[in-house]
Amino acid sequence: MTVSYKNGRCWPGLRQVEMSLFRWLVVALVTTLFTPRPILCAPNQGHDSVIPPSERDRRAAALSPVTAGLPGSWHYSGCFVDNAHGRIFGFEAPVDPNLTVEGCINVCAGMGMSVAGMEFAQECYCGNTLINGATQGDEVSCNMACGGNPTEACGGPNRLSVYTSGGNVPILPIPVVKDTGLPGQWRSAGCLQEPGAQRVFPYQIIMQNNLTVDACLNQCAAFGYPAAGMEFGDECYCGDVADEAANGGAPAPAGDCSFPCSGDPIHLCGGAQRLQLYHWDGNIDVWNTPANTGRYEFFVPGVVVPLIATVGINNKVTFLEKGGTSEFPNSTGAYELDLSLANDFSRAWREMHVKSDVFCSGSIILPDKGGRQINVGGWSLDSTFGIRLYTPSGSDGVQGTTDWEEGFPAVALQRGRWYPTAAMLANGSILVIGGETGSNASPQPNLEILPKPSGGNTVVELDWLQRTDPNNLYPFVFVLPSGNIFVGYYNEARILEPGGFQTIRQLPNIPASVNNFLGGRTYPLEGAAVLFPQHAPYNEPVRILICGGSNPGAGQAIDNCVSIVPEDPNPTWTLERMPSRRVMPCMAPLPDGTFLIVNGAHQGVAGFGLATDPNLSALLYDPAKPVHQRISILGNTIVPRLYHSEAVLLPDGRVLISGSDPQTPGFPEEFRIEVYIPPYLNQGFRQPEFTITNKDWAYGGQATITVNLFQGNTGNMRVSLITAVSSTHGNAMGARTIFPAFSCAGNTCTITAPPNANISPPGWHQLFILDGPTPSHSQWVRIGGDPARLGNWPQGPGFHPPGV
Ligand SMILES: *[C@@H]1O[C@H](CO)[C@@H](O)[C@H](O)[C@H]1NC(C)=O
Ligand SMILES: *[C@@H]1O[C@H](CO)[C@@H](O)[C@H](O)[C@H]1NC(C)=O
Ligand SMILES: CC(=O)N[C@H]1CO[C@H](CO)[C@@H](O)[C@@H]1O
Repeated sequence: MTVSYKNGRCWPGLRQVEMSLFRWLVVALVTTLFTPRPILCAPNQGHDSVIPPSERDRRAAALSPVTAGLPGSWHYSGCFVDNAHGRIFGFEAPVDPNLTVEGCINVCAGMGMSVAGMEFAQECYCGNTLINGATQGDEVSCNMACGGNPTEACGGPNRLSVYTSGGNVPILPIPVVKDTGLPGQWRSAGCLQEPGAQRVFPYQIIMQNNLTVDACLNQCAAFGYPAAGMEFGDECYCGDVADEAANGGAPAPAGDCSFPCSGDPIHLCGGAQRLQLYHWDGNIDVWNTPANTGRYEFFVPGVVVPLIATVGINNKVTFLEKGGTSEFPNSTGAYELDLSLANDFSRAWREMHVKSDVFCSGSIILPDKGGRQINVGGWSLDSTFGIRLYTPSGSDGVQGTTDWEEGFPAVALQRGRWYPTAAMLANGSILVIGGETGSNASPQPNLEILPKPSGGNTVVELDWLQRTDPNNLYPFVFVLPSGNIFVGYYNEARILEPGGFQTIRQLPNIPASVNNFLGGRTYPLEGAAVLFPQHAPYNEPVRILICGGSNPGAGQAIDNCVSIVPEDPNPTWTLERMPSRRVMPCMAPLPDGTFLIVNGAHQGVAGFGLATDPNLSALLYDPAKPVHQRISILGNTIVPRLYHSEAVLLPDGRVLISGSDPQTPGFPEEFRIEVYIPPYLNQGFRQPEFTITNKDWAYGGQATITVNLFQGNTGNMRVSLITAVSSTHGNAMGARTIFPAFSCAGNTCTITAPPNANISPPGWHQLFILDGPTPSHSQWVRIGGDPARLGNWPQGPGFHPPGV
């Protein structure tokens, strides 16, 4: 038999034919795998016959539709014309050389479909409707015998013998462009030709059976993309309007976009290398580009490639550095920077000492009298059980004398942990959660409470950490105003009760990327998380913000921030797009309630050698602005900061930015330390000042300050509390921002402390006042005392607990 290929309206040009061959291979592959798939104007398998009419009639006369012995209510419906305006079925079953009418009906019935069609002797199609304006043909044109039964008719060239289990077969019209009733502010923008192998838009979503125009537009808009295109009937693309010109897109004749949508065959979803194009009218996300961006500045040469940075209550910054895997055998693993001596390198740094390896541990500042820093976990073996404590000492220009204290094995975690999170509980005890038993080893899917009661065991097993290993390391932990505990890990989040840490609510999964819901937010898919500021009288439920992260596989970083109010009756994630992709960001809470987002890469995941494309731009996230307008693009640095980098708020309102330990060719192990001067310190205003005597506050208690403002007056003054932070791996462990109530008479202001430990777990805070936009230097205050009496722990050789 002679067969010629039909070049239907779906295949307008050479490229499309090339593409169609590729597509055909895909179809063939899928077909071999026996998976039914939509055919969507896939190349016609070659039906234009040159059989003479007389021969056709002779053959047709010998053939007949099957009228008896069909399952259930199945019956013959007619001989239909295929390909007059495109394929008339949405699905093709695998080609079957032994096809029979009964066999094809069984395939379709098995898929729950009510219409079956046989074409060209061996092809079986299924659906619930015919599409593309199908019309009935001459009965005698269904003139080919079934491959598996020479007496049955199985269609012909471009002819289908159609059977149905229902009544009349529904026939959908020839698809048209959907240009009315579109969701949101979407508008149809024509048919766009793609340049070739390269894609116009960066994000592809395959929707084999369920692509509709609305589904694609809604998905793109939900992730902040104002341009969308549908191609091949079953592919949805999202991006920016600027991508079209940047990546070689060109307008194409409307007729080139002729494929029905796989999930809505009366509308068009592009063609072969043709995008059915839509634009969002206006902006989905607005990124502010303020004139005053603030700036990066070089601060001081470092002596260490830090893993954790913590600002102590002595206003010095401690850095911990990994040991065993370090390239620098000269390191003791612990140093302290005197900020006041940044211009005197020889005196700025104090060498300290840890006995075990802090790679990769967690830190917080304790609410004890000394503002001790605790560091837990590490690598490997004994170090994973490490508990290290440091009581800050010294002051500006005066070196401290204290050092890190350790007492293994007498003082040790109950479980060895690499990549745990530490957090302060409302009752004053220390929570240590998660990690693995060693470097890339088995999970440690549990939590424990410090101090461990003698003879006691405080370990609580957590199946959800087991299930999501290894994408849940350094989980995000926050005490909520109810006293319950939020945990964010991988692409999940839940609320635990504080007594036994049982789950009381599982939150919706965290959206990741527009085309990948398996992306995540915690190491190694590392993003960063903070709590929104809490304002007196603290009636508002608190919101949690997570920015950046990455996707498994190719490691395309996530370009959005998500936030949720976990204690809302029906919590949902709000998604705001960032101007660029970012994995391994750091977020530093600032005294004006904003968050500085710095460091990280466009691509990759956290770990050694796993990211190469640094993102050098600082962003500012302002929760006080309307949603989708909260991000401002700030200044750029010249220092790539990839894995193991940090950002911490300094007492003078600047942000110290350190680290980068990528172990990646082309990127240095980074010793240089920078500061970011936020916009509020970059407009020439003198910083306000205040004095305070009572720095030890009870919950709900009052403290008096005397203020000295240089711009405004106490009427537009603000007061904020930034909880002590340890920065590592996208975690700002301990971070909280509180705007307490205050009132002023003249220059004397009375601040009311937060009411309870759920609003603000016991701890040390930097107290700031703001004169209009401009923050003062901070003073450290302690709120809530030391209810778990951590200041007397641990007793024993080598420890000098500072007292409660
Ligand atoms: C260790 O050596 C590196 C590289 O030689 C140097 O940059 C760094 O300052 C040294 N660190 C200390 C603590 O001496
Ligand atoms: C705090 O709560 C945890 C969990 O219930 C408990 O193990 C710990 O002993 C409590 N701490 C205090 C000081 O009561
Ligand atoms: C300074 C710098 O390189 N910033 C880049 C951060 O990433 C976005 C795009 O992802 C670029 O547009 C910026 O130039």
